[in-house]
Amino acid sequence: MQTRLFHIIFRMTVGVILAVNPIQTLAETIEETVIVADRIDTSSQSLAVSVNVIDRKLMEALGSATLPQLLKTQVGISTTQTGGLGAVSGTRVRGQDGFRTKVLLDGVDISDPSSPQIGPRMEHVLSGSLDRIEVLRGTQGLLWGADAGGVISLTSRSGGADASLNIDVERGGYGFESETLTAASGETTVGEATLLINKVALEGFNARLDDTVLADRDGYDNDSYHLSYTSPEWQGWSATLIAREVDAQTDYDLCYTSAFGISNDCTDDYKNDSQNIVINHSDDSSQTRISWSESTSERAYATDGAVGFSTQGHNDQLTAMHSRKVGDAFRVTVGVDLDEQGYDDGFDQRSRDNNAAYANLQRESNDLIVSGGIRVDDNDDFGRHTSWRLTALTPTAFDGISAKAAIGTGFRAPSPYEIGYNTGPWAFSPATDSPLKEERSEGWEIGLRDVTGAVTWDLTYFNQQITDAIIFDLVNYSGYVQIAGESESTGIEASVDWQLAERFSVGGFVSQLDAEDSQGARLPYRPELTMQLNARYNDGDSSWMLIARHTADRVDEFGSALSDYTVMDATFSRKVTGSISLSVRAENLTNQAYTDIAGYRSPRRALYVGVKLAI
Ligand SMILES: [Ca+2]
Ligand SMILES: [Ca+2]
Repeated sequence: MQTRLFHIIFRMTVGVILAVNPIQTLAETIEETVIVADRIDTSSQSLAVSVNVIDRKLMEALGSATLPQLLKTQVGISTTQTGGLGAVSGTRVRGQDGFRTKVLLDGVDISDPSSPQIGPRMEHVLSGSLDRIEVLRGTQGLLWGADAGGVISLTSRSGGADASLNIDVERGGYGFESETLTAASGETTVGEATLLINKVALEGFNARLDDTVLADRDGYDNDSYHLSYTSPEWQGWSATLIAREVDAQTDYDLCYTSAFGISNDCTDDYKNDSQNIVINHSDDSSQTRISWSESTSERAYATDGAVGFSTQGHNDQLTAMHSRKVGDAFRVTVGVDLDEQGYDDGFDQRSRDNNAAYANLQRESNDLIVSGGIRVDDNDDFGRHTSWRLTALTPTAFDGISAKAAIGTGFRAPSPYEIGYNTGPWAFSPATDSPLKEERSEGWEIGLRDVTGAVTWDLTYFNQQITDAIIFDLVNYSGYVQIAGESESTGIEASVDWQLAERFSVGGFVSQLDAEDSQGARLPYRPELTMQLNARYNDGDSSWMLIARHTADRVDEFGSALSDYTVMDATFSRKVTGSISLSVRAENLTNQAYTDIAGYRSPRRALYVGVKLAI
């Protein structure tokens, strides 16, 4: 059924392509800038690295409630979820585990140091609170001190020049409810303030196939708040203050009672508070940014209603960055990052510092843009680590087509939790034989792309390795150990977007990935083939989007093949008055049954209706 629908959609899309004269429209090109590549606003036309961008318009067209659902529509990124919305998600950029990806919200590292491997809780980031998502894929996150999983940079929603009030309400399948309120003062003589309240709740479905006795629905609740204030600009200077809170509860299956029995009545409570102050200065030739932030995360796990385990983690950061044009051709960017991370699990408290300095030099001429960067990190736990990156972009003999190349290194510091476990009472040899060092990664990519016309496309080949990966010792259960050797991923990413008419575009991607551990065994849950086809229309009053995504050639953690699947999503929205619009959307339109993680159910078809009020 789903294959037939996929073909119908494909034929419809091709039909429209043939019916529309591509010469009649060339979408007005507004120069887009991204920050995730170089830590300063960089024109997307001059990028030599691979970046995904999801702006507010695309988020609204997609309609999904949380970050992992948005990310899985992007080339080079795959996600898995142990059940429904809010369940623990694995988001993999180029096949790397999520704990190797740095996630920043308004420049603040939102990773949770109380997690075993500092995995950022991406499932708790609500799309209603975001303006923009940028993902830098691969081992190119030099300036951020990132590892092979790249960098996800998120920007919170904030108001525009005029005062505004937005209320979005949506109801849908599996008892889904969502309300988002955004109130913005607009730019006034005393500055601009935005308040955002975002609530999502879900009754859910029974997550595990073997939960046949209790058979409870595993639901989700997330209340997120955000308050920001930006001062008026004075001689190029401005300051932004942001405070936010996320309070989420997820029900799940399979946890342990104090007597080591198995229960399916399990709850995971997560709370994160963060504040940051950013001081910005910019003029024609330079940008300066100084920021201070603190983030506290609390987690509590309950079995049969009784809390069995709770931890608290904190992340404090002070960063300063300055970027300046030197002469006509050069730009130099320098900065320092001072971080303190710690956790407290009731038995053990740990805290450690990581101080880093970096510099990046870029030379731009008509026929070549090259950059070289270096970063030195000094960590309390493992000492010094130096990483570097080189990039190049050059036009080819074919009009509009550029060739790009990048090579770089990255690292992941052993987390305070991993170090604390190994120095604690439960660890023994071989985990205690030698102190944990950083994991190291190295990667390169080459490609061709054209971002200048109505048809934009990108073709990239990449290769990356991780050396001395840290894993839990599953042979002796002695603690965290470092695996000698290199795990390797290689792949090809091809994406295209065709603006067929001013209001209508089609696009898609094909991504091929081979990911192996240091023994040459295939890594689980990394699809070797991912394909997507999408069509999008927007005339200002009504808009729709159709997406079909195909996932193929995967294995589970035991090496067993998982079946291929195609899932389709559709959204439609229409303005009914100047300030009110109505929307309907369907996730898994063809009601495809599929397995994301072995042993867990995946959501079937769910329909949603929504009302948006904008004043
Ligand atoms: Ca259940
Ligand atoms: Ca449960």
